[in-house]
Amino acid sequence: MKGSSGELRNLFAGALEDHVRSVALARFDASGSRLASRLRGLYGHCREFDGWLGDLLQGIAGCVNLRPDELRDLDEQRPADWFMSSDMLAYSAYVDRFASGLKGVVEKIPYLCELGVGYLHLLPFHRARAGESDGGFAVSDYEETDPTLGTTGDLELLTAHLRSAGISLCADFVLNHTADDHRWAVAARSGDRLRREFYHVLEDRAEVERYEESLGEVFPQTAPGNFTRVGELDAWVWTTFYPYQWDLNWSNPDVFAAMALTLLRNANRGIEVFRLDSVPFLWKRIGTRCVNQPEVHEILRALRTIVALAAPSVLLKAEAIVAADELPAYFGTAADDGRECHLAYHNVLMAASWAALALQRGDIVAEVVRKAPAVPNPGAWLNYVRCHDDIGWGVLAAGATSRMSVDLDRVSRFFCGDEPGSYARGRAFQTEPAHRVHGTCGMTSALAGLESATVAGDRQQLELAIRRLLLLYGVALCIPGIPLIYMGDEVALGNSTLTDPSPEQTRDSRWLHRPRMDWQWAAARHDPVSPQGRVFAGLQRMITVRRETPALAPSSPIDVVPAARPELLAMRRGGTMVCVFNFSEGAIEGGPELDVGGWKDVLTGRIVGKPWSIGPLEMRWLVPR
Ligand code: OTU
Repeated sequence: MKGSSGELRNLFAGALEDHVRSVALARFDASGSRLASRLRGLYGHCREFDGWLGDLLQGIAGCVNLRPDELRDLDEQRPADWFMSSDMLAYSAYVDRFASGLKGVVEKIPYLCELGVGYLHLLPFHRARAGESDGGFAVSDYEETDPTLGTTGDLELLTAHLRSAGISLCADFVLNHTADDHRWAVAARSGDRLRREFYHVLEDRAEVERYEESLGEVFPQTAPGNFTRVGELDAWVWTTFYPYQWDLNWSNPDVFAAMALTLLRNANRGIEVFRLDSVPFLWKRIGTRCVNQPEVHEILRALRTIVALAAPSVLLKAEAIVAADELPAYFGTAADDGRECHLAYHNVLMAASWAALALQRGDIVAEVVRKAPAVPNPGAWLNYVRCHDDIGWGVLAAGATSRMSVDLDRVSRFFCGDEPGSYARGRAFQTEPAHRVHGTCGMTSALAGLESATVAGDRQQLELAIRRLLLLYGVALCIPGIPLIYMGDEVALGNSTLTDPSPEQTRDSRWLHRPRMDWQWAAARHDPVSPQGRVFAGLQRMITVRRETPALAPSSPIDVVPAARPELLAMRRGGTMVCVFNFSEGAIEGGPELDVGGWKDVLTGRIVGKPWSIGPLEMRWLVPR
């Protein structure tokens, strides 16, 4: 029967080369029929579905055939939970800001090794749109590197070097939209019907308005609305982000197939982790916000199965900046082959940590940790303090901290330096003054007060700023998952000081925290009295302790220990170890509910007193003696 599982298996087998057949068929037997039924659920109603599915399976087989030996070895050797080790540490950087192109990154590998990095996220390096490109998030060719950064050969060389240094490369897979100069968009504009169907092209203005009624806005100031009028199409194109980022139409099976095979071809170039950019937006449904739709999860489950079939050592990471109750779904479930992403950004924790810092209230983080459900194993949060985007406050508005009130307006003003007593030097992101808080931009060090303390020559404030930075990274390193360092934070690099910003950089305040790495500044990282030296040593110490402490392993359990004082955050890891963080600028006497007097602080090696106390913005990682 056409489309029967036997026939699909034969098709797949027939397209495989001898050297891969038995291994690939065993994988197919484990999950092929579920893949087929998922895809049937998504696209079964489409014209010539069976033929489409057969072609897709043959395309997947083609990628299996071409997978380089070295990567096939990884596929076979890596245990399913390979990324869940205590020495897994992530680092994120723009290629051109961290080094001079992809080749330049090779030269920086020793620096990454010094930190203990095992996972390097390089922000988009595929061919970007000519002109403005949203920092590379408007991709015009997924199969080619951007010529300003290097060649595909340079990329393959880089992945090989990284692999031999024990570092996995993570790349963005910008799957929600292409640039408006991608060949599909160009073809659509010149009248190609099939390519037009790759996008959401709406001819009827009333329909556009009906969608807009329930949609949000990601860039309300620089890109208001969700549709862009395109003259050549005589229609509106769905553009969730900038007008030059055209949302792909994932209800079209040809989009699914093209993107899935693109992912596999990139995996064959040595990319080991894919950051699935803006993944919540993939499916549109009238009358909704068009995020987190059930079909998005179905697509993720299908992609996960395809990866398991053709490149099982590869990881998927959800970039889903959504509210706390929508976020865990991106891991999927362990039941019925329902897995989705291996990793997801713990964005709620990130935003909560900053709010806690501004308000000097550790209980805000405690509440988020208490509510976060366990992640299916293997699976891990990516715990971060900053990234190349803004700190979005919206995720906290939606019930993450429902048991307490968090004044997000005040928090966001605080980080712009607009509240009395604020030490922060950030900028608002897309905030409409009278309406609502959106996000905050700025490097960690500037938000933590290093810039203002340095300008004022205030040594006491400088000390507190360093503590704040380390405190937030301490939280990220203590929470189960993989900690992520954003480029420059390890040496307290400040905000960008561009003397000649482009119009894009002026308009979009995220460029404030996308500075060039200052290698001269970083060179002082071994000077123990410099701020960069203090921060680097503090981070290194925590990274080492984390690596050597089984209780801090990614899969070791966590629970919140109630603290009498709202300033404190206390978490138990692995049943015994207790990590205490003081978010206030005053010293605190420990109460009897936290019975850690006489325990050993593994960060300093010292025994804490009985009764114990904790200094301003200090942390203690305690084990019983
Ligand atoms: C991502 O972020 C990228 O990280 C951004 O740098 C891009 O501009 C954007 O996609 C478009 O490619 O809105 O403020 O969860 O919050 O995907 C950042 C959805 C963003 C969004 C997130 C997006």
